[in-house]
Amino acid sequence: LKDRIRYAPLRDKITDPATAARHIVDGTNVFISGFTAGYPKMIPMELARRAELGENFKINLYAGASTGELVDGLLSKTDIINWRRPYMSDRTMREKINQGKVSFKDDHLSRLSALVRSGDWGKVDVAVIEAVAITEKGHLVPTMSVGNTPTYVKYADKIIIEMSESEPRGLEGIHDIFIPEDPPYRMPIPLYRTADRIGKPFIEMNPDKVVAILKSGEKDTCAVFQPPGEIPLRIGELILDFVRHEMKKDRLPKTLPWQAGVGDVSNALLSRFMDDDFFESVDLYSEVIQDSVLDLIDMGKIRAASASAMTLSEKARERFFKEIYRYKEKIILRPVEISNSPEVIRRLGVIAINTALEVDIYGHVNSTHVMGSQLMNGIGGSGDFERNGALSFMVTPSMAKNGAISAIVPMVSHVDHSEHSVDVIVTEQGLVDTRNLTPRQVAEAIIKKCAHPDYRDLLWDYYSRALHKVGGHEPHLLGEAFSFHQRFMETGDMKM
Ligand code: 0RQ
Repeated sequence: LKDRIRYAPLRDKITDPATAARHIVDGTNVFISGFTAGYPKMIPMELARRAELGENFKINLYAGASTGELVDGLLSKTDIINWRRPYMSDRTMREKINQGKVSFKDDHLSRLSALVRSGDWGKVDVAVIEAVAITEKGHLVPTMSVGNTPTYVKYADKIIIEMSESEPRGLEGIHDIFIPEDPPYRMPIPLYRTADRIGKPFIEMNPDKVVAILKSGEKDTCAVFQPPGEIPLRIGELILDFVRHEMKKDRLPKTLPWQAGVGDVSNALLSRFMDDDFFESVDLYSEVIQDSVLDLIDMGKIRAASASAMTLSEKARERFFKEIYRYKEKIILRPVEISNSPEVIRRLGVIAINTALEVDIYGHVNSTHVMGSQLMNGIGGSGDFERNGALSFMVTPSMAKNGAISAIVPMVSHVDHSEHSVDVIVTEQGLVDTRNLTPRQVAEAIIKKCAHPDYRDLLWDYYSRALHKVGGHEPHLLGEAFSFHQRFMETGDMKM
């Protein structure tokens, strides 16, 4: 480990997981690295082992965003999580949150580091961080994500480091670490172009706070890459056609950077870029980099790709590590308060694309709560980008659950993004640019162009009765606004 722990005094801190995890007891606030990737594994496994042996304790767990099976999966199965913030996407954790067994608050990801610095989240008792190296001066080089780690490291009473041996030291230099100032003395974040580097390639750390270092050979749970299906490809095509048209008409500069949330649509959209000659040189100012970005870099189509994390499939990971020196010229990993900063997103004029569970006829969006009550994953970074992008798209297949659910409904059962934050609604059926339409025009266009034909008549019937019986700026029949949801909950199908 000598070449990884280059600050010699810290080599004495190498220990075993059981000894290291003794710093975590009942009620400890544990702040971990991780933003879809780059989360610690050894300490969570040890905590789960202790719980399985019958120790009765609970921790409050804070990360950058979602983690993998070894954190959210394992720790929720062993029932040792009291609080979890800010975002998760694990099935068991989701169940426990919905049962009220785990406390969860759905936050905009860009805001968390500042809240921790203000003391709003309580004391940072222990930070557990996955790293690839400790520099000669005792600073930390994280692995495949940055998330909130710089702030967690700065404010922690104690730091435990998991020194990863499954990620190459070649990652050094890919990160750009900058902690912005806080109110009332907040100055502008000096980032003016996607490719700008404004900080240091490591996280500043006080080595005296390090209480333990573990050797880790564990890997992130890799994303499973599936070739994009027909619906995501169609949605990607509609978006690119629309943006190309706006650019040709000079209504949108050709150099604006793109953000696409995680998932099928984002991979599909990026793969559409590959065979599109119009988009020859693209900037990505996003939060997560997925497989398709490597293909685009190989094709010479990426000018710069900025994010807070890389979530790759096993195959893409190998390819990335093999030629990391080349990919590093294009990829920058930043703290999430920079990758998702409303100020920077506004300044750069990001084209934002995020996924909805359901959208209503007036363009309000639910991304997080199934049938209004059951949490799915969380808002993640979608609010940061949708509200502040130069042009923001909300996408969804027009139906879910084999057609039993319409993703276009009279009124969304939970609101994450209001009509004021979203510009364009897209399903595989079509696209509606709401920017210059009145709410009534939006409703008519969404029903006509975005709703699935199986639901168009039902939606039209609702809207026209609301229009004639109630009228107003956004006509609604309040007694019936959730009739689609109610019907689904009673009969298993939103259709009559
Ligand atoms: O259910 O898992 O049981 O099959 O929701 O839906 O179509 O597979 O789509 O994986 O892209 O997820 C909005 C959840 C979409 C996600 C959401 C059911 C559907 C399926 C998943 P099954 P799909 P996706 C980046 C930015 C918010 C956060 C965000 C998300 C399951 O994109 O969490 O954007 N977004 N973060 O059957 C009931 C509906 C439904 C529905 C779909 N209307 N009602 N169930 N489903 N629509 C992340 C970070 O910030 C790091």
